[in-house]
Parts: sequence; structure tokens; C-alpha cells
Amino acid sequence: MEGIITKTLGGFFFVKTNEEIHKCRIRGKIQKQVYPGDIAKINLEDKIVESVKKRDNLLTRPKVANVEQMIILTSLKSPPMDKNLLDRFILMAESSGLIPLIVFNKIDLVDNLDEYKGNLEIYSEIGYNTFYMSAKQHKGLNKLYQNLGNKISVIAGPSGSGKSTLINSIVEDVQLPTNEVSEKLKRGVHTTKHVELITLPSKGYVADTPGFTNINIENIESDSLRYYFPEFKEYEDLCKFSTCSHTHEPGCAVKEALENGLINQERYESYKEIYKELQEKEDDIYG
Ligand SMILES: Nc1nc2c(ncn2[C@@H]2O[C@H](COP(=O)(O)OP(=O)(O)O)[C@@H](O)[C@H]2O)c(=O)[nH]1
Ligand SMILES: [Mg+2]
Ligand SMILES: [Zn+2]
Repeated sequence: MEGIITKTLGGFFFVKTNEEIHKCRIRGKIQKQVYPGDIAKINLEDKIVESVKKRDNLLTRPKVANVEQMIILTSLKSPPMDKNLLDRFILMAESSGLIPLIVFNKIDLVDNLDEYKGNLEIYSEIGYNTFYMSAKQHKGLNKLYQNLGNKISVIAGPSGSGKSTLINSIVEDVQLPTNEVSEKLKRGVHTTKHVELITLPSKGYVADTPGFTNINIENIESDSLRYYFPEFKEYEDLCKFSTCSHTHEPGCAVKEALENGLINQERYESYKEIYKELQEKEDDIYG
């Protein structure tokens, strides 16, 4: 029988098949390579994980397998909206091959929401799914749920943006018998050590990890950075040089689009700033 690993703890592997969770041991030799999100073949009688399917990807720190989406949680206020920081989180998702779902949290704290929305419209214009919510007041969560589908999603975002609050709200909203996590959360014992997948009614999963607060983009090559800004795509082929970095080269179609207001100035500034940082790091390494 096949199932998904929702948690590993104390040498046990919790495998969910349909609506049931089986607490399994594992064949010794594969033990080290199994993480939440992995699809496992189990022997129901012996409660043994026999083998694990080849995974699509594996996120590190914390380790979660087969993740497809990254919920990027930012807050409109306290802490204040920081678009440059948001761009870095989006970059982390893009460079990891994850679909970013951009959440603007704490709408209950602002009385001029339309102004905020106007200022943040660029993200939906680029083509990202954006969500406005109050994780604390359970407002605006349904639209997010619809987009979680049957995929595995992780939550990332700056400290204080409401990640733990959102996880708690999700658990409260989906109280399924299989969500052992709810008990754990109620007791307030919520550590980064054990990742657990929260089962959604849509058959998808959200990792309950409070991780992914730090942005991990150091491994991106400056030459590849441009591919992670989807709004550059339609102009890239029109640049004079195929290797154009869109920073200083003549005949750059991206810069022309910027001047014509077709590419957002702040997004471009984020790109340039990160490009410079990555280049400086490469200079340090390669001399
Ligand atoms: N007003 C308001 N406060 C929120 C909301 N979501 C979270 N908070 C508060 O923001 C603070 C940080 O939230 P937390 O979930 O710990 O953020 P994390 O660091 O991202 O996990 C806490 O005091 C929460 O109660 C929200 O939607 N509205
Ligand atoms: Mg937290
Ligand atoms: Zn260019």
C-alpha cells in the first residue's frame, strides 16, 4: 500500500493512506533518506516502510520532500511591508522551482487597504497569485485554501509576519482526525525539529514548519538571476546581446521596457541590487 510520510519521529515514520495514519518502522538501510512529503510503500501487516519513491525535490533546513508551492507570508503593517524583502522571498521560491503564493497579512491593521492594494498590484500583474488576509481573524483564508489544492506547500516569510498564526488558523479550520498536529499546537510545543504535514480537505498538505524565515539565495549565479524575474521574459530575446544582464549593456530591451513604464521600477531596483550582491560574492570567491 502506498502513502505519504507526514512526520518522522523517534525512529517512527507516520504514513498517511487515505484517511488513516500508520505508525511504521522502516527497513534499516533506507532510514536516513526519508522525509515528510516522501511517498512510501508500506507493508500494512508489519507496519514497515518498504521503499520510498523517487522524489521531485527536497528542501533543506527543514527537510521536506516533493514541495510544489511556497506560501510567502508578508504583513502590510507591523512589521511594515518591505517589497525588496518580498522580492527576495519570491526569488527563493523561483530558484527552488516552487510556485510562489504571495500573501499580504494583517489587513485588519490598515484602514486604507485599497491604497496598499494599489501599491502591491504589480505582483498580480506579473502573474503571481496574491492574497489579502487576516490570519488572526480568519479573514480571506478561503481563497488561499482554494489554491493549495492537492499540492504540498510550505510557508515562508519574515519573522513576525504571522506564519505561526496562519498555521494555527489552518489547523483550526481543517480539524481532521488525522491532524495530530492540532494537539501539539494547543500545548504550545512547536519546535522546528519535527516537521509535520497538515492534511487539507483538498487532499493537499501544508508543512507546519516555522522555518524558511531566512532567505537562501546565495547559491544563485548572477548570470542566472534574470531568469527568476518572469516579467523580463518577453523582452529578453530583444536585447542586443544574448548574455545581457540588463544592467549596463547597450541595446537592452529590458531597460527600454523599464523606461517605457512596462517593467516596474522597484522590482528592477531589487533585481539590480541582488545582481550586484551576487557579483560581489562571486568576485570574492573567484578573484
Ligand atoms: N493584527 C494582526 N496580528 C497578527 C495577524 N497575524 C499574526 N498577527 C500577530 O503578529 C505577531 C507575530 O505573529 P507570528 O504568527 O508569531 O509570526 P511569525 O514570526 O511569522 O511566526 C503575533 O503577535 C500575532 O498575534 C493578523 O492577521 N492581524
Ligand atoms: Mg513563528
Ligand atoms: Zn538586456
